[in-house]
Amino acid sequence: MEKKPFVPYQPERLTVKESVERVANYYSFMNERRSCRDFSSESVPKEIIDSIIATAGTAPSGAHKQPWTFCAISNPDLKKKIREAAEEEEYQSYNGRMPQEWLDDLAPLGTDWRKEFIEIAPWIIVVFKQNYGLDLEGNKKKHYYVNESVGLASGFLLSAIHQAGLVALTHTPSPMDFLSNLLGRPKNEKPILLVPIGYPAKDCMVPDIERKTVKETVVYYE
Ligand code: IYR
Repeated sequence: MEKKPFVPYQPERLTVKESVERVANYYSFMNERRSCRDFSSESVPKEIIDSIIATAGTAPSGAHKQPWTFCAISNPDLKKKIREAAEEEEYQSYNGRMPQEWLDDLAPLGTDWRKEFIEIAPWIIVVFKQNYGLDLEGNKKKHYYVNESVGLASGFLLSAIHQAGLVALTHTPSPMDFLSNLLGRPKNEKPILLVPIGYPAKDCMVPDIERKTVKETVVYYE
């Protein structure tokens, strides 16, 4: 393929003072984000979901293949089917499939096999990775760094949800193949995350947990 034309790129240049202030504010804002399991059923306009997905699609990806599909579901019958299938798998996971160490690690979060949030939240987005692409004739096209690319897009998705004043959960029912069947996705796509989105319930509670400090996570080489 031919090289693309290049266009000038100069994002707004900030002073150091502006950078210090802006990134500190951004950190404070992002540090307010919490995973949420208690949703209100209040509706969320599709326009907001559209912008959230557009933001996710601004993530970098291997060879710019954008190897993702976002299924956005508000249909109550479909949400019910997804909840039932997720709970069936999760019941097995919590009752025998997950080893004790895993169950012990989850105990502080208070999770169990019940996933009513899938039906209560007005929207769920199921993020699919495309292990390869398919052209119009059905020929396979290579995709690169698929997990990394879709992980990045999912991070952007969560940040946009937070920016919209909404809450979400990165839910991973396991195994999650049932989502491919219920959503009729093609063979090249595999589900990686189920993200309920909405407003928090009035009595929403989250575990009182702390984040690692920068000191605990950074290694500087100056
Ligand atoms: N998929 C299960 C279990 C679970 C696993 C991890 I790792 C979590 O951080 C939270 C839950 C569930 O969604 O309940």
